[in-house]
Amino acid sequence: MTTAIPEIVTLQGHILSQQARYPEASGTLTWILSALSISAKMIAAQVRRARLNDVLGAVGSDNVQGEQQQKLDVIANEILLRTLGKRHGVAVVASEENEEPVIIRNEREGERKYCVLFDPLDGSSNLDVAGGVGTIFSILREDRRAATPEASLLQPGAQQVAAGYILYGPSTVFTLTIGLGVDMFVLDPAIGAFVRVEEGLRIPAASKSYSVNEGNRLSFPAGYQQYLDWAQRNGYSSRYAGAMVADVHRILLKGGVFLYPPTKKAPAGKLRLMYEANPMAMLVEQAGGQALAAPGQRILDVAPTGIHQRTPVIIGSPDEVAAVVRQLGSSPA
Ligand code: AHM
Ligand code: MG
Repeated sequence: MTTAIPEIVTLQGHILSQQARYPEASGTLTWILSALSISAKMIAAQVRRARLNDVLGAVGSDNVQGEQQQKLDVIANEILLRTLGKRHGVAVVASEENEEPVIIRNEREGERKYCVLFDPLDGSSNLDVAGGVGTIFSILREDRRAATPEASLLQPGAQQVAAGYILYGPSTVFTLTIGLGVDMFVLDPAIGAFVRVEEGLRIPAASKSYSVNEGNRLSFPAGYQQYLDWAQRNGYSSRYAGAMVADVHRILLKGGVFLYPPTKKAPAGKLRLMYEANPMAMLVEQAGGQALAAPGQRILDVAPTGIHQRTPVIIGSPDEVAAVVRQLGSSPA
């Protein structure tokens, strides 16, 4: 009797085999994804030592050795800027942490260039309590016709060539799409490599679970309040990690819906279109889910007007997004 030996595929091997499907590909995107994988390992190592290094809370505190430390989101941002800044093919880098995009000039003749946008450490307040945090990234082709680097970034999410997140939780999980479905990798600390654990991941079509900051309920538009009433009457569970990466990760695997509605304090919602909503929308759609800014408004079709703009988010299993839309549609206002 022969036993089938399971294949071990690393993130690097996976990307190279996907690249091989496009003989005309120059390998530039592969290099960028490899820079993101290195950054993820570096940030994961820092996250694990955050309390020991005293990099929680405000910038300017001393660590246990009496050394000046930077906040971990600043450190994560610098790691990404440093690794991506050295890669050929990266034209512009934009981070939730920087007011202006960073222009990179590593030009090679005739090379196709990309813009990389990221939220270096999403949900960073979870760090103080050893909760899940993550990095979210989005990759666009440089728009050569654009007048300025910022203008080159202002493309709708439907133009993304790749998107993903890294969840720093009990394990470090790298979830990636290059538009050919969604694949998931877990960092094996023993060998220092991300190993594929899910190929062609599909989100469950339905699951009676919603994820929203219910503390804001009274300041949501009436339709969202009506949805929560309906969900509670129908036996739904509430799950909210307070970090979008952790919440969307759970929903990709187990189903449900994640909401960040408009509130009185944040009338356009809190989450950023280009660093959070677009990459998560691409992943969820690639897994068979839906991602809306409002009923009838797909997040990926929103034409951005500024790199830091915000958007409401309704994202998750197709049946659960439809249930939210039904309640929004039947609400008086
Ligand atoms: P951040 O990018 O400043 O960390 O904020 C984004 C985070 C998301 O991860 C999370 O879903 C949301 O903010 C939580 O906000 P709230 O505390 O209002 O529920
Ligand atoms: Mg964020």
